[in-house]
Amino acid sequence: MKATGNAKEGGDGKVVLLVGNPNVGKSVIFAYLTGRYTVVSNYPGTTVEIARGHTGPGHQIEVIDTPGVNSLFPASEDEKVTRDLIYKYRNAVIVQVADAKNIDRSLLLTTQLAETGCRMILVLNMMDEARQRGVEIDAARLASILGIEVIEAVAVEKRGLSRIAGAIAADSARVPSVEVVYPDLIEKKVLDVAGIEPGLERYGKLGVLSLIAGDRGLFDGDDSLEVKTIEALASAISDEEKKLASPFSYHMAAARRRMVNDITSRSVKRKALIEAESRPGPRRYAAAGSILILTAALIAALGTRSLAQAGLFPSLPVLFALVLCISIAGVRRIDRWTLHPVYGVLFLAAIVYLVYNFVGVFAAGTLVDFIQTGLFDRLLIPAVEKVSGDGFVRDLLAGDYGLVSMGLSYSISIVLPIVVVFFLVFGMLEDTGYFPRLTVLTNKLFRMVGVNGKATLPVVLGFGCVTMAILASRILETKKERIIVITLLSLAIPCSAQLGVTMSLMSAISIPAVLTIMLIIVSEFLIVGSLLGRYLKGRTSDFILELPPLRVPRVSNIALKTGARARWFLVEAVPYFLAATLLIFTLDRTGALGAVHRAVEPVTNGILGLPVETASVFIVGFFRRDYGAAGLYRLWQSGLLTGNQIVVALTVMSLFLPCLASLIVMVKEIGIRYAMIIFFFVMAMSIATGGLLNLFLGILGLAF
Ligand SMILES: Nc1nc2c(ncn2[C@@H]2O[C@H](COP(=O)(O)OP(=O)(O)OP(=O)(O)O)[C@@H](O)[C@H]2O)c(=O)[nH]1
Ligand SMILES: [Mg+2]
Repeated sequence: MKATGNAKEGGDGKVVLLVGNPNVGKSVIFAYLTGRYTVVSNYPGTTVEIARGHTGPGHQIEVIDTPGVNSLFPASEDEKVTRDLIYKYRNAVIVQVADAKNIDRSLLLTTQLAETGCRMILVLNMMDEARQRGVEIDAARLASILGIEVIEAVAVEKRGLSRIAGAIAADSARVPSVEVVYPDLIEKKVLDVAGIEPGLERYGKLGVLSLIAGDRGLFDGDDSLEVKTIEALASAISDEEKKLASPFSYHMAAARRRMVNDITSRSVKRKALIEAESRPGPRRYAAAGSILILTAALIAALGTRSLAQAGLFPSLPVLFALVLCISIAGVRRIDRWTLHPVYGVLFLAAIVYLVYNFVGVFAAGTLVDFIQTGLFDRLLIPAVEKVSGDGFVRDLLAGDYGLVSMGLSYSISIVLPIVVVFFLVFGMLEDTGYFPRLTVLTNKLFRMVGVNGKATLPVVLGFGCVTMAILASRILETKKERIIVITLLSLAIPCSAQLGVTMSLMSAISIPAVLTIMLIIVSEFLIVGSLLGRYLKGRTSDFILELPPLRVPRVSNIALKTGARARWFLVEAVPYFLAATLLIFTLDRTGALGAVHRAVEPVTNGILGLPVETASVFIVGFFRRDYGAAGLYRLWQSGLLTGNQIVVALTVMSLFLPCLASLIVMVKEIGIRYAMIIFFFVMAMSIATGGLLNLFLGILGLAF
């Protein structure tokens, strides 16, 4: 079988690939070089899709930002993307970005990159943190050992970045002269294999080593290689390996590690950590003092009552208190608390409380009210009604299912303020590096559902946007883990938009009602997860996730990130709202809405016990769950739902499929078969759960 070439040259122009371990600052450097922002966050696996931009005189050089990799023998989907890119752009210059404080880990990757035979430059980024930790690197020495240019940088402060741009423009990249020496048994094997299949030559030594290490994925789709020869070679190698005490890959890794130790022993000095760092000094007291004064001034100026009315009391003082604690105790100590089984949970509770208050109470209450009544109900809709006359146009724009009165109003006045505040809070949390710490806390819980703690990351990201989280699940190593996480994301994780609207509805119902909904969703998450974990075929992997340091978030990055995400919402999500409104409007005009209502009524009314108006809400909820939730919000505002009905409707809507976009991404990521199974499963589960809940509430005579 022969397919398209893989090791071919991709394009004619000059290409620069930013490659490196996860979370080392590649995307910050990409933004500097190209002027294009891609999401930067403090956790490994932020970039899972490649981003492209241009740099250099006349913007002639293409720069590609790649997902972080720990090895060129890929363990997960995103690592494979990067490895394949390196081979696709065979003549590209590789700019390896290294985390200077973890120089060993970066050099392991350097030795592999060297084996591809590519020309490269090494950037020692995060020199600030390396210095703080007593890691001193002799860059000139390192450069002469590796045989390539080595540039020191602090990307977030733009230090050293012009040198990187200069090196790219001057084309000063070289093929490294450093070479790992493997035990004879492997070196001999390399010669043998290369002799049998000369086509492997273009993959460099790494290609042959991959084959010996049992990784054939690299050659998939290369039509210039004889598949039969490769298969025969692979099976001969694996036969031979069985006779050895430890596999070839073990010997390779050991040799690589020896090499790196040798390099660092000649170029890196490690001083003892400066302990004074974690003790509060005058600067920290000054910071804490100013926070105290600021809080007091704010409360004095606005008064607790007006703060409470705006939904910011006591959350704002709690936030200040938290920042105060952090600034006095120091980030390092807080770091230990976040991982502690008791303090860690308390810390998490404080964070959840704050997020709930800012998003569910402040944004969904105060801001929504302000925009909805102030802008839409008082100004925009009356104005549209005035100019559009009495007929069709008025109905289309400002009627019951009008593009302005429903489509724009839901998306801009209800969902937008909520998502923007959520993105702001979420972006801040992302930049602190708190999320990877959560994975340690939740590892046990996730083990129960058959995946390791690493899966916390996509699940937590799902609270931001399920569609993005499905992409982020690429950091998981096995297909089984991805399917489990994607199913759980589709079923039980509400996205920011929906969560916010749901939270505001929750504040309208009683605490037992909120707890009932949460209990149902969490139980389904655990039950479905454990069943999949137990019965789904496939392998799960071990929990290894690099914990980045906790950092104070940068205002500029949060502003950029929130802006980019808000733009994304306006461009990607609002059209869905408008399209869904137009569909409902057309159905209504043609009289088909009645028929659709009658068709869904057995479900909404019969099974779920909801009023007939909810039928439209569930139809739009099919496009986007948050749109459905916004519809429920409106129905509740008009007093059409009882407490029990809100609980049932919210439960169903929370378990509903996230949105059409997530379904499309799901098909792309795991194939149509699995996506369809998940789709029907999630829909059935949500309706069945709502039906049972309605039934039990009725039988038990409970009213919320
Ligand atoms: N202190 C310090 N922080 C940095 C530096 N460079 C980047 N960062 C921070 O490191 C984190 C990761 O940066 P990214 O650019 O997202 O890293 P990446 O290599 O693209 O990460 P992945 O896409 O996950 O592989 C962010 O929180 C940055 O603000 C630096 O030189 N010093
Ligand atoms: Mg990145």
